[in-house]
Amino acid sequence: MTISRQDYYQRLNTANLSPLWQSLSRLVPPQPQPKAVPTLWKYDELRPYVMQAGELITAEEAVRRVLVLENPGLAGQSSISSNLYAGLQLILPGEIAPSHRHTQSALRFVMEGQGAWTAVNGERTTMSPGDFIITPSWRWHDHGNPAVAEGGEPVVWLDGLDIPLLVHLDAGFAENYEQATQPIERPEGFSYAQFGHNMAPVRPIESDGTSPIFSYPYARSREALDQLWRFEAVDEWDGVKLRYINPQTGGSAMPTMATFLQLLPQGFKGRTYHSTESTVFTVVEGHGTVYIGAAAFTFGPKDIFVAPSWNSIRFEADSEVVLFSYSDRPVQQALHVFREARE
Ligand code: GTQ
Repeated sequence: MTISRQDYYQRLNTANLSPLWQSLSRLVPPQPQPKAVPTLWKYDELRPYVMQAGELITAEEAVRRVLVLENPGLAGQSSISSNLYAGLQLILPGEIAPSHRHTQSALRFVMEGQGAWTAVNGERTTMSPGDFIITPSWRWHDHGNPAVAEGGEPVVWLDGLDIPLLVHLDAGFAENYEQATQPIERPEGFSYAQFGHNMAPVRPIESDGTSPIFSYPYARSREALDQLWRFEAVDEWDGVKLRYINPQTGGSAMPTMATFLQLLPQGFKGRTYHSTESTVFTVVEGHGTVYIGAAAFTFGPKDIFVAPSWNSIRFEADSEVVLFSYSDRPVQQALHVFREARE
């Protein structure tokens, strides 16, 4: 006697089996079907919530006082895209965010405020707006801010991490350092002096896959774009766009996330592209409009938006615009699945 399909599926389910023919087109789609949706966060709307957190909880109690930017298509997953995490971290004068380490790689992009520091590998770096700072996988890192009497002011930065990717991989480990801060063993600027000038130590220093330059000051990166723009090296899709590199490899500064800085000249009307990487953008300077899939967002300084995989992307700049961005491109390239198309 044959049973109905419905009964059959029911029995499969209790046996921990499932019929592929019901899910094949979803599992092997003709093209990417990201659950994340194009989304923009206006900094003016975020900022009051960030500052309120400063009144409600200390950095010490929170360990990291961060508001997570959660994609509405990935509710409850603390993800801005399938593989990427974004958050806004606040550190007030006199506070310390205690030292810990984890296998997740982290980047900081300073949004506002001056003078806070991050310590990595026994070296501190002082933060200024627009600086791109790395805390590599499994390196101790702590953050701090001088007291008001020493000129401390509230500092806010964008945290970009590969948290969702490491969730998929089940490769997350973390531990706390026994003290609030790690010992400082090298003067500020040491790593930059070694690797930040197209030079490197004569005797090779072993690479852990992350750039030994853990702070890329904004003024230097901005100057490169400005000069290229004067040389008319403007791409019809990207404007003037450079990627941050690991000087030891020429590859991305972090193994799991690529980072970029781009300039769109005033009046720029970009052409449309799409790619399999998901990209988080933040506006450093200027005003414009971005078209992502069916969405259109006007943006201004410090706004944050995400372009999930395979959504078409196009920029228009009302004034000169500078955008910082990060994406999961290096992971896709390592796996030979990265694709992009320019129209
Ligand atoms: O500063 O170490 O936004 O561990 C999320 C996890 C920041 C950090 C985040 C973290 C950190």
